[in-house]
Amino acid sequence: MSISNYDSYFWSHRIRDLRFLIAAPKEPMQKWIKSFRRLAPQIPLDIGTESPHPDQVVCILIWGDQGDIFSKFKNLKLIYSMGAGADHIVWNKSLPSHIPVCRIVDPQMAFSMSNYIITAVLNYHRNWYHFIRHQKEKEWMQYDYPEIPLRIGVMGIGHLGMDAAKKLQYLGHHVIGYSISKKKANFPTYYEDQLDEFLGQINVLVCTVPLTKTTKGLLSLKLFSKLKEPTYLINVARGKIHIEKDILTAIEKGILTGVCLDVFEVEPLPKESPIWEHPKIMITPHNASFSFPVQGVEQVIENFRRVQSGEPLLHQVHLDRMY
Ligand code: OXD
Repeated sequence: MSISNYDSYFWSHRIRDLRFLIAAPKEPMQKWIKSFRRLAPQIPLDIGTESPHPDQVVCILIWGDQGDIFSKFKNLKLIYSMGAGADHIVWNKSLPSHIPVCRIVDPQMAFSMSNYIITAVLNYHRNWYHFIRHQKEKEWMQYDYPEIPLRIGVMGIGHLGMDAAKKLQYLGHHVIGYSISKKKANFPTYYEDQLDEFLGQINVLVCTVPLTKTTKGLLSLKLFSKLKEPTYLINVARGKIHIEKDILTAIEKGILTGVCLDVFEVEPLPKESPIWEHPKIMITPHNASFSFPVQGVEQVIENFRRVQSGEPLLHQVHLDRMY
C-alpha cells in the first residue's frame, strides 16, 4: 500500500484512538517526528517514555536503552527498532515475548554503511593516515607503498555485510564471508564452526554481526590469535562485540596492524580511554550509517497495517536468535 493510501486506511479502520510512541535520544528522534508528522499526521504521537493515554499506545518506536518502558503499555501490538540493530530491545528486561519486534532494513542504510566500510578499507590500503600526518607537518613525504593484496573477511553477511562484501569484491579485492547460517554468495563463505578456517585466510576483518549472546565479546584476544597474518580490524557493528583492552594488546603484539572503530564498549567513548590517542586506531562516533526516517516511517506503518490484518511482518526480529 502506498503511503498516501494510509490516511484512508487509518480512518476507515477507526484506529484514530490508537497512539504511537517514539522513545529515543534527541537525535535521531527529531528527524523521525518530522517524518511521522509529514507522512502520517493522522496518527497521534507521544514522545518520550510516557503517554497521557498509555492504554491507547499500540506501537513503540525505540532507540537505545529506555529502561523498563514496555511494562507501562498493556495494549502494545508492535515494537520497532529505529535502526538496523535490535539488541537494545532484545536485551530489555521488560520486553513482552508475545509482541512482535521489527527493525529497519533499508537499502539507503546499506549504501551508507558500505561506503563507510569501503572508505576504511581504502584508507588502510593506501595508507591515507600517513598523508594526513605528514600534511599536518607540511612535509612532502612521498611513500613507496607496496599495494598489499587485501584478503577481506566480512564477518556477518546479512543485509548490510553482504552489500559491503559484494562492493569490495567488485573493487577487485579478494573477499570471503562468515555467518552463523549458510549463505549463498559470489565469493567463498564459511559458517558455523568454520570460523577458524575463515580467520586463517584474511588480512582485513570487517565485523558486521548483530550483538547476541554468542557475539558478545567475540572480538577478543582468543579470536585475534587465530588470525594467521597481521590484520586490520574494522568494527561497525556493536562495541560490546569487541573487548577494547584485547584490541590494544593485539596491536601491541602485532596481530592487528591497525583498527577502525565506529562503535565502543561504552558510548560516548570515555575521555580517558587510550583509544582516543592511539596512533593505530581510527575512530568515528557511531556514525557509519543512519536510518532514514522517511523509509523508516513507511516500514513502520506498513508493518502496523500487517499486524492489524494478520499478515506476515517485514523484517521481524527472531527473539530466540536475538536479531
Ligand atoms: C543501527 C545503528 O543499528 O545505527 O542502525 O547502529
